[in-house]
Amino acid sequence: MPLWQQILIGMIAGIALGAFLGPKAEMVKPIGSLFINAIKMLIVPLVFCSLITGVTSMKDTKKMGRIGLKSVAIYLLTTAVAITIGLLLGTLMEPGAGLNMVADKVMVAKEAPSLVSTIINLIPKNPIDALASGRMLQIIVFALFLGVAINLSGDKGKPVAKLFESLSEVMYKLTEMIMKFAPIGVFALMAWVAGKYGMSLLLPLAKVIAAVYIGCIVHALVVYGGLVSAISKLPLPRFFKGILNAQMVAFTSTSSAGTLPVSMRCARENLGCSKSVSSFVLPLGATINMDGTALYQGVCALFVAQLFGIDLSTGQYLTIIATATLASIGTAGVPGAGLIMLSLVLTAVGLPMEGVAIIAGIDRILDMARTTLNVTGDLMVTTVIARTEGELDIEPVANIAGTPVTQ
Ligand code: DAS
Repeated sequence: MPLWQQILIGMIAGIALGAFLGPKAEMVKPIGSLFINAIKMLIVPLVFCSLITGVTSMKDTKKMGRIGLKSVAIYLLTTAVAITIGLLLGTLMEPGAGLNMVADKVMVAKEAPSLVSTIINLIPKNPIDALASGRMLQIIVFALFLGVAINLSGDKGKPVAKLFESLSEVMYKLTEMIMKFAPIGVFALMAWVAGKYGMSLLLPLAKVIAAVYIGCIVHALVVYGGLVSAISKLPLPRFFKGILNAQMVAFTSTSSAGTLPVSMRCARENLGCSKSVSSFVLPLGATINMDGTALYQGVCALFVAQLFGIDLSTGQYLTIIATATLASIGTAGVPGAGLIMLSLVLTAVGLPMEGVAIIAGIDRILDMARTTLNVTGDLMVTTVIARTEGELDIEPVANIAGTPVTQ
């Protein structure tokens, strides 16, 4: 049975157990946490080694620059569309209308890091500390520099390049081993979520959940489906089935970074993307490409405005688009990061911070959808870039959803 079907069964069984046990389902959460920790254990070594391998396999640094520029251009374009969809749905569905809450206590908003300090902090003062602390943007910058330096070292760099290439293959194998536990991990995570939230809390906030889920589905099918069809020429069923494993892990783990090892396997084994493109574009995307988070910011900003009966001006709408784009780039690929960045967006337009506390109650449910869209977007960009670089092997190298075909 393909892994994605095993994971789906785990998910459904988990929801059933959670619905049956209620909050008592919390007892199985440690099993899910073990699985998530095992996946997170892979992130830093896998990203570091595969990025360096991605760079050293691209002898041509001009090509690396070209791929980087193309990726960031698609990231920004699709993020702007995602926020617009979020604002449209928030306006049409009016999830917060009629609740007339009054803002009383003030919550401390997260300070927006200035653009200059964000850029300066990209360069790690101590790369070992960056690796140890898992600061992904600094790890990416260090790996890119190291990879270019290896390329420029000629014969002296070759053994190092070989070492990192072997290490990235070993990390890839370790990912495959850990993924065998995905159905059990997903089962436990879904049992906990279903038991914790139940239906009581979700009903009054159902419209917010509906708006975010509808927006994510529309964005994935229309925007991503359109780009995959138009540029990658990959049959859509193959694309969407080929990324199912990654989407399931994203949905249950709510961590783009944590899903990265699985995304890499899907990109190479199911979508036919080359190793050099996938190991360069995916880590970049998992760190700065978060259309799901941007769409969620758009919906929630309007939800909070409606909740407190505040009418937004055109300027405030534009401010939401600008800050939600920056917030999505700055959001870490870890659970709940988008909620922290929501305070940035609410502050930028002067909306009450209590909105963050209200959203917090259902944020895990929203995070599942937005992280799944984030990961889907990363895989869409990788497929598009691979195609434009002539490094997309259209012939299926694996049957759908990740089980390699027997030759
Ligand atoms: N959970 C984050 C991620 O991993 C997204 C978010 O919190 O908005 O992509």
